[in-house]
Amino acid sequence: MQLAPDQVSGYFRDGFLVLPALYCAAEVAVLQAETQRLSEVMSDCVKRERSGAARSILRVHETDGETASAAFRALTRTPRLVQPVTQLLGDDQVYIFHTKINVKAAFEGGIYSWHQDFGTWRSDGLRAPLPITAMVMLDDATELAGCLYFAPGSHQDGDVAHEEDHALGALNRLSADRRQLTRVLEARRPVPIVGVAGTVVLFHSNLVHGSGHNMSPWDRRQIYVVYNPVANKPSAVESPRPDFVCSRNCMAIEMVSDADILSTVGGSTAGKAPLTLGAACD
Ligand SMILES: O=C(O)CCC(=O)C(=O)O
Repeated sequence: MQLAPDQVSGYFRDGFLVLPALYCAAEVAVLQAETQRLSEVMSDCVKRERSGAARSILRVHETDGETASAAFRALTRTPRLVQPVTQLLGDDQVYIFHTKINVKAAFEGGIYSWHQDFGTWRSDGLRAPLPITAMVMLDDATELAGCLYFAPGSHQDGDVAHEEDHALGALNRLSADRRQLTRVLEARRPVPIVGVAGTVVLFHSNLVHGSGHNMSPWDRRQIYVVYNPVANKPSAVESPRPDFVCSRNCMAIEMVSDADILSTVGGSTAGKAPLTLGAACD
């Protein structure tokens, strides 16, 4: 799947690009069922709200580990994600820096403070803000349900200083400095990133973003797949974060077929024979 020239220029101008309904209802249903299964796994890779509800489920793209998922692994390798990302990067040697499903449970899913992802990833030893995140909506994302907000074009403003983030369950250790943030948000009015389940949003690692509480009676599940060029893999740091947030597997990924999500129904771990249901959605 190739992006049109206006989509490419829109991405570089705004720091993000929305691709509506790229995954069909059948694929979304498989991924939702997997999310439900994974939220019950007891693991360091599953972060929880105070109530115990799953907040974030990490490392769903590998073939090993408690949160391994054949369906999510397939998703991360589908041409519908990999081709636009490699086109924007101008580099087809990419690996997955991390995967994270943010569940944002009905009524209780909490906020994500304003930040640039690179604000934290720099301290993981990443040299340049090159990673592109592909976010896939697993439910309809609405303002009531605590959708993401982006400050369009803020990736062009350079680094915003970050300070310790004390939001409950924060995995990004840092959130943006208030004074600088005020200037950025006054100049670059935030927009809600709403859409139907199956929508994909690509965004730059220096884009300022955040989200509010889920006030709705519905979960707002989204997966974030972060692709980093192999040439930009992190250098060693003194206190590395766990592999589930900063992957040590920097091997370039290979694409699978767009049909592969539907071929994995019931498959949750490596080595389990896939059950073929048919081709990908048209
Ligand atoms: O899922 C959200 O609403 C925000 C996620 C986010 O910004 C993050 O995890 O870095």
